[in-house]
Amino acid sequence: MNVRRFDFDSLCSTNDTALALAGEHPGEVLLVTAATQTGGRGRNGRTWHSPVGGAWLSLAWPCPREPEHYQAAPLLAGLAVIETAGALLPHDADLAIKWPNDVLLNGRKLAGVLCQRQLPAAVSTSHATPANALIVGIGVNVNLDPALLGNDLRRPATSLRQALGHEVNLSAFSDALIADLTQRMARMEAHGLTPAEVAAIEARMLWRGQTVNFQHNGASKQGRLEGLDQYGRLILQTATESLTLASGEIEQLHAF
Ligand code: BT5
Repeated sequence: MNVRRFDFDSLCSTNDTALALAGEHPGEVLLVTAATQTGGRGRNGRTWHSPVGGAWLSLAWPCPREPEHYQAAPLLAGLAVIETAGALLPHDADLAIKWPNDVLLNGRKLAGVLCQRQLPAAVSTSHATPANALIVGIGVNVNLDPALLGNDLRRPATSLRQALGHEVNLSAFSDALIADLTQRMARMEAHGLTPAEVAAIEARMLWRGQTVNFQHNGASKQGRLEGLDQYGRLILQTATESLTLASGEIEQLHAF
């Protein structure tokens, strides 16, 4: 796969730069990396802390097909992180995907994914609009000290260095991650998620079989987290119906 690479010491956000570069290089797969980000972003305008020592990168993926062909991209990115990190960690390391975009290691946040669409100029931003490119932004805490991330985090963080007790070769890690992800993206574009990928993600899914609170656009539903459909959508069994959900957030419901 031909990937055009742009490596920077510092950027505001690799996603912003990838969005801009995708407009200048239509039809090409681009990779943007930065050693640090000054305005790293999470979902819903949240801040992503990006000191030196993390893998902060964005893949710009041209999208000739309809949007639904790419909807599992955040999960594939999470799976690519799990495969790449899992190759370095002991077998009993607990790597989990918190649907749709977090990777946890031993219950702490190791990585996050932020996907954005680069749309053609002067078209509506409706989700039915085919995008020129999908930007898959991935942040992985590789060699940094999680204590430096501040105390305003929504859940505790970790890093590979913290879990392993030693540093990891950051550029080799990023290269392996991108090689894994680009292969999966190409396959997903052509054939959808493979049954093996659905099974691998389900096997790592946080709170599977448990009752969760699902939220999207201010509305919430409670139900049992059953697993995924073939497109990577969440299947939630409420008291009255089985729901298939494409985007949103889940949190565990604690019994009182
Ligand atoms: C995410 O959002 O987890 C998506 C993060 C995506 C970051 C990548 S880095 C490359 C690319 N360029 C960008 O600008 N972004 C992408 P969300 O689920 O909304 O989680 C955000 C929350 O995670 C924050 O509100 C903090 O509580 C917490 N957080 C911030 N920085 C963190 C870090 N380095 N490690 C662990 N947790 C962090």
